[in-house]
Amino acid sequence: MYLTRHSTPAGPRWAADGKLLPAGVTLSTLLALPQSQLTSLLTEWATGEEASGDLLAPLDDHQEVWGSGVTYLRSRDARKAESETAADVYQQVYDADRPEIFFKQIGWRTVGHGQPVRIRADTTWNVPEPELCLVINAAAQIVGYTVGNDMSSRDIEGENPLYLPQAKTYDGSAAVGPGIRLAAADDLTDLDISLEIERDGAAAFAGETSTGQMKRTFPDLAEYLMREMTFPYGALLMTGTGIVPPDEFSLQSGDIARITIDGLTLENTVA
Ligand code: DO4
Ligand code: MG
Repeated sequence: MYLTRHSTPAGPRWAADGKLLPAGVTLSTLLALPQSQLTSLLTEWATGEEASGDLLAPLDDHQEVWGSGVTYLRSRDARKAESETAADVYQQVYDADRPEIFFKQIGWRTVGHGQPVRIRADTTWNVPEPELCLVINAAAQIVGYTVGNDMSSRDIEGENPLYLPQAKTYDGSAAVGPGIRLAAADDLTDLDISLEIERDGAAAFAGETSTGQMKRTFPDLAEYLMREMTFPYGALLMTGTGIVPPDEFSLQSGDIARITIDGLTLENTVA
């Protein structure tokens, strides 16, 4: 089942498999439900009416987007390369039991498919990070996923690991979408992820990986996020990047970042 959020004159409306859900049903409603009831209630609630209207980011104001880092070897190596003074930190977190987890963005500041992402004006080295983004309910169960872009400023992050929040969290730094595909954690272990960056109509970078390359498990990441923190409306968790463009590459205004996970594509232009 596939959930989308649409702009309508009366405000945002959610849909399941293209059929509108009753007004007032939001992701917060759905993520308060146990996973065992979700699909049957969605089938019951889906009205006959076809959803229309522009797609919005598939979350509401109550969800936060969190991130996990250094979960793929490629990310560990990229972090070590960009950080002259603290490369050991990234080796240690890659090897440790406890994952790196960080706050990425609040729901209302998160953009969706087709909306612009941004690079900071005070940076010189920026990349999109293509990541499978878990959708987790209030009971800490993984109920589905969407595509995530964890826009990152590599020069800020590389200067000092304590600058991570500034490298990761600013207007236009988080994109998710286009919709949420319901799935269990076991369905996510071997999904293809690809990134294309288009500049002036030509490919500026292309790369691919698979969630099978990840060092950690999705349930482990979700468990750490929710171990000592309640999320009554659920949460989204980006699970780290396994694709990093070469060090000489930096995003420019007008570039298009296109991320595909198992056929689901999130596309955003850099403002
Ligand atoms: O440690 C910095 C963040 C790493 C990250 O976002 C990633 O690996 O995807
Ligand atoms: Mg990342």
